[in-house]
Amino acid sequence: MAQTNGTHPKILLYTNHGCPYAHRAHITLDELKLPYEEVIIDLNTPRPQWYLDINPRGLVPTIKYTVPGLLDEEIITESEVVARFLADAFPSPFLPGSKESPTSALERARINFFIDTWNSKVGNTIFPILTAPDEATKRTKIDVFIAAIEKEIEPLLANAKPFFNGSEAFTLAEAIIAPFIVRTYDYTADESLLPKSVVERLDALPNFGKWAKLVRERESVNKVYDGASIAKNTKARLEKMKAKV
Ligand SMILES: N[C@@H](CCC(=O)N[C@@H](CS)C(=O)NCC(=O)O)C(=O)O
Repeated sequence: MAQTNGTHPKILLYTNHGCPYAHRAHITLDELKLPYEEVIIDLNTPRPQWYLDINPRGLVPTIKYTVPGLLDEEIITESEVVARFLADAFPSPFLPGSKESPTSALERARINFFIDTWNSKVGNTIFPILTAPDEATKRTKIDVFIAAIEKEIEPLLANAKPFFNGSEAFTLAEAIIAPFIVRTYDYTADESLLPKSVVERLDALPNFGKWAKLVRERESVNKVYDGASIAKNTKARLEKMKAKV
């Protein structure tokens, strides 16, 4: 507990359980076994001034981090920054400290590259599927998404054992990407959002299919995530967006 001088930090998480970015913070806190309290932020109404005073961007997640007697309230925003901060403050196999072993800086670089690859090559291919104006466009966008996973992600999971980079432990790489994996699979509960064939095609990728199953089954991933209603809620949100245009 190098960052806390042996005293326990107080963590307040401003969140919304429907948000995949906030989901990253929940998973990380859970994996690191850090107790926290939460404040649910209603994202359907304009953010109140008290929240904008905490996070001027008005987004979730945000954490308020206090170490009694050592650190007054520190506000930390942006899901990846929050997750990395917590992982650095509490080093564990989830993210080895950079000087923990002769290879740990390299392990961190690999995790960073994996996350960067998802964010830059795959993450931005999902929303265009959901908003495709017709079936033919949707099919093309699905092909782009599957091709990106096959080309960019599948090879990086070749040595997953069972988690990223030969790790027996669930890592930051899984925590950052899991919210998007579970949503992708669960969107297929409604064929009009995403056809079931997407799951079949993803599961047919040997490394990705095996890894994604473990990620979807992970307790920390399922704690606050409501998979049963994600398709319904997402469809309602997309229809509201369409009505606004
Ligand atoms: N880059 C941010 C994105 C967070 C984000 O977009 N959160 C959404 C909910 S999923 C939000 O707070 N939206 C509120 C709004 O746009 O008014 C992060 O990684 O934390």
